[in-house]
Amino acid sequence: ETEIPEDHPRYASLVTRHRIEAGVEMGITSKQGLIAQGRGEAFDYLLGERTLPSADAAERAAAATLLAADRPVLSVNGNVAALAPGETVALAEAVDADIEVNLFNHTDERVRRIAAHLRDHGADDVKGLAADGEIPGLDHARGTVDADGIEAADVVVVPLEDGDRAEALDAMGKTEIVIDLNPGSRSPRTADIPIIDNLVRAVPNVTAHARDLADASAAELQAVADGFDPDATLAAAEAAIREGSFATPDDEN
Ligand code: PTJ
Repeated sequence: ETEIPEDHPRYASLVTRHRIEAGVEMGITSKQGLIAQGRGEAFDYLLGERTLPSADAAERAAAATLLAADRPVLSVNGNVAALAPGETVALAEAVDADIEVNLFNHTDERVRRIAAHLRDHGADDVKGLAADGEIPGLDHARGTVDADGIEAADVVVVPLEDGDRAEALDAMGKTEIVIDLNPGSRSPRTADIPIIDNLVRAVPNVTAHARDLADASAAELQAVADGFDPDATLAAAEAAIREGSFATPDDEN
């Protein structure tokens, strides 16, 4: 394996890519996860590989919503497990959420490996293996969840979620927090709180906001959540892409 020099201009992106490759080798990330990563990288490049102020506002609203929730659940797939296992466990602890492995390309073997990987990173209880609940409106493979996990949750964090599932969760009345780098994708457009940011930056930043809001009153948390505008955050991300440094002078007016 080649060492990546830390002063390489795309250091963070290359490290992330290695983690996804290692995830595939460990049997926790699907091969499709590699393609999803490539898609994400393209959008991250266009966004300047930074957390936009509008994404930071979404991350703070997400933290407030999670802290105010009765039964929050963080959904983990093969990409999240490879890219941010420890960060996901830290967020679950900061907001007192459950973690549930929920895969788009479901296999029991991969669920077990991801659960073990999360436990290696400090998770004590990982849901997703009971598979005794369902998301109505989806076929069995896509709609199976834990009855006391995602099915019973009031707030769910779904990073890199597929559009059909995001819509089905919304139809169940869940408050959805979606992390996705593509502001045009159906899942962030369905979300109550779309976070247009790389999950490797988003997850720790939601945790930081949650720690900052740990002593806030219910009214203060409500005010943070109410002050958030999902359409404005999507529009801000699209504008950032259009106005990026690669835009030709003719595009600027
Ligand atoms: O492990 P599984 O079986 O649950 O499968 C997970 C993937 C991600 C492979 C599956 O859900 C999938 O195929 O997703 P899509 O349809 O390729 O969508 C991935 C979305 O996530 C795209 O909109 C990408 O831009 C975005 N994305 C990719 N990497 C990141 C990301 N968003 C935030 N942070 C990333 N690191």
